Amino acid sequence: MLTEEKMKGGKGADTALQPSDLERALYLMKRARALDERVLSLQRQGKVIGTYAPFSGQEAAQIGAVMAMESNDWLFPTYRDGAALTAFGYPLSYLFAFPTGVDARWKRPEKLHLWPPAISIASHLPHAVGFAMAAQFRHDPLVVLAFCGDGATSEGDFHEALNLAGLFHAPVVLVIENNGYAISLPRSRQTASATLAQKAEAYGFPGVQVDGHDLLAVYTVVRRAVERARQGEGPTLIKPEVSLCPHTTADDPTKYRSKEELEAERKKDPLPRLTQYLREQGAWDDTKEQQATDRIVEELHRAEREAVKLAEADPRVIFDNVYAHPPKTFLAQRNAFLRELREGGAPS
Ligand SMILES: Cc1ncc(C[n+]2csc(CCOP(=O)(O)OP(=O)(O)O)c2C)c(N)n1
Repeated sequence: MLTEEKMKGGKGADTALQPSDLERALYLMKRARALDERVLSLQRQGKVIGTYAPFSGQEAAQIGAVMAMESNDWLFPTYRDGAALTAFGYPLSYLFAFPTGVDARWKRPEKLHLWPPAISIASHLPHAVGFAMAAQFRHDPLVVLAFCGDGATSEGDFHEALNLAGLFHAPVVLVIENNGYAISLPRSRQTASATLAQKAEAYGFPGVQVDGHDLLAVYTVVRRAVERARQGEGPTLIKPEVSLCPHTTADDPTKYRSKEELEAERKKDPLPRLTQYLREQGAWDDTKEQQATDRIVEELHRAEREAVKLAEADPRVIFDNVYAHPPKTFLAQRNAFLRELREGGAPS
């Protein structure tokens, strides 16, 4: 099995993944997919979950990248990086709880080297680069891995972050998950650049394109970039091409994408691809499939039960950590909410 240490490429770990590592990777991908589908299903049933950003189709890109990290490294994710979070050791229950309005996603287990997931697109990239530069000044050999979407490349924060990263050789790996759309805006209307990877060239460091449906390919290029950063050779931008799931539960991609396009995307699904590869290698069979399914069902049930307890803990937390000095209007909303809670009319 891929241990926590090995999964993050811990010290002395082989850089090449062994069949047992790939088994673990497949398990993590299947578990992430099951979680994503379960949260979506709860949302569709009107049960507790608010707006949710699914990640199905992006598991290989996210998990392959996280597997290339070492235990000392730091992860700067976005709202769409649930698969990366689960592979990074983030509690599944927190992922269930977050879209219910509980601020669980901003909590993190003490030992997890995790920045809160960015909702404002690209806003975490200057932080990621600054964090990496601080580590560099302290001679701490950690590497920062940050995710963002293709739409984030149009933000000023993206360009400021890349400029500084290139200038100071910051130990950063930036992974742009290119699903081709920023909500409904296609990449062709986002930039005149021929590729997103070439944006790195302008800032003086390499940009690499990779098939984001291929876990092995993603792992290989990210691992190389992580090693490069740790050796003081500076940042790398990696652009895995991934397929698109709906932007959020508030979105309907059939309004702006053809059936054929959506069908073609579905065919790129990274899960059957890795499953088939492992079966061909003799490292996966029906028994393992069944065992994995049973274990995932059990893990998700447990996480869901724990999430309910988190949600029950104190709904008032949704008002915490928003303002250092809350304005009057905000306090009025909080008071109205507390009144509703007392009178039993609180939203379920
Ligand atoms: C600074 C900022 N502007 C606008 C938004 C509204 N918004 C939410 S998601 C999104 C599109 C993001 O697209 P992309 O970066 O490609 O990531 P994806 O959602 O496709 O993973 C936009 C514009 C936001 N969250 N933050």
